[in-house]
Amino acid sequence: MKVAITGTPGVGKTTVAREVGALLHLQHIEIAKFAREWGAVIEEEDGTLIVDEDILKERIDAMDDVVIDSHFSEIFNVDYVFVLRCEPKILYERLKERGYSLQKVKENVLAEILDSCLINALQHHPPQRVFEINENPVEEIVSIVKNPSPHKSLLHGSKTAFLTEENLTLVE
Ligand code: DAT
Repeated sequence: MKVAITGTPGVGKTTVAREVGALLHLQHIEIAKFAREWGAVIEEEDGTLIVDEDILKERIDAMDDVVIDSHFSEIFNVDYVFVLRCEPKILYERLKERGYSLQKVKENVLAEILDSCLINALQHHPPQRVFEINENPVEEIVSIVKNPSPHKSLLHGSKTAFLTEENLTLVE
């Protein structure tokens, strides 16, 4: 089985993917580390990696039983995509604490407000395989994998509404 855990930087992908991997016996692939190990980094700027997607895709296609932890999910053939969501206010604080520049904090918070990762996932994967995860991410993901129900998937739309005036003040 192949699972992708995606979302804006700071939403909790690595924290959650580690636990999900341990519980479901899936190898955790942190995509930035994996890209470095396989010489798939083309360029690095301000902590952001430009990666060779063909190398990553080829390597990961040849593997099984993995949980892929990546802010982009579109190139991977997976059984499920879980898009982690985070309140923009909380994300703003997390990214500031991480030492991101104000510009980079705002860019990422805006991406979360505008559902960028979710839209990206839906453009490349069937909606019944894409799940939006807001709370209790580890429990929710494990439960969906054990009992996949299209009712919880993006086939029935997103339940997140981060595009509010209040949230937009964060990125002014
Ligand atoms: P990502 O891999 O998406 O960049 P991360 O796993 O590194 O995110 O988490 C970013 C920070 O947020 C890190 O300090 C741990 C914290 N964090 C992650 N998930 C959390 C949660 N559900 N509740 C509180 N803090 C969380």
